[in-house]
Amino acid sequence: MTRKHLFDKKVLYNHFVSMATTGRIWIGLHDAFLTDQFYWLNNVSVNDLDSHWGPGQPDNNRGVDQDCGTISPTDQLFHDRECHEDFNYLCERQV
Ligand SMILES: [Ca+2]
Ligand SMILES: [Ca+2]
Repeated sequence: MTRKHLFDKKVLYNHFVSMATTGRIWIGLHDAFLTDQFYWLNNVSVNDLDSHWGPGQPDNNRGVDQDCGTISPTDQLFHDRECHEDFNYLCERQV
């Protein structure tokens, strides 16, 4: 992993935190291929080095299939949640 890659990941994470001040938001993570193996929507794997999972997350809470990732304003960390839940979301675009 390059220094630029690490910098980009930090910038992205800080952006997630800045957008999740008033409520939980979808951030484009899913484990649709294999339970608890999370990917970004561009199918890049989320590994331990660039993830910010909350304690015990992802957890498929109470056996519910939680396949989409959010960031929580409470702990500013990633949590898997049920994909149909109604939260705000971020969109990606070319700059
Ligand atoms: Ca899941
Ligand atoms: Ca969860």
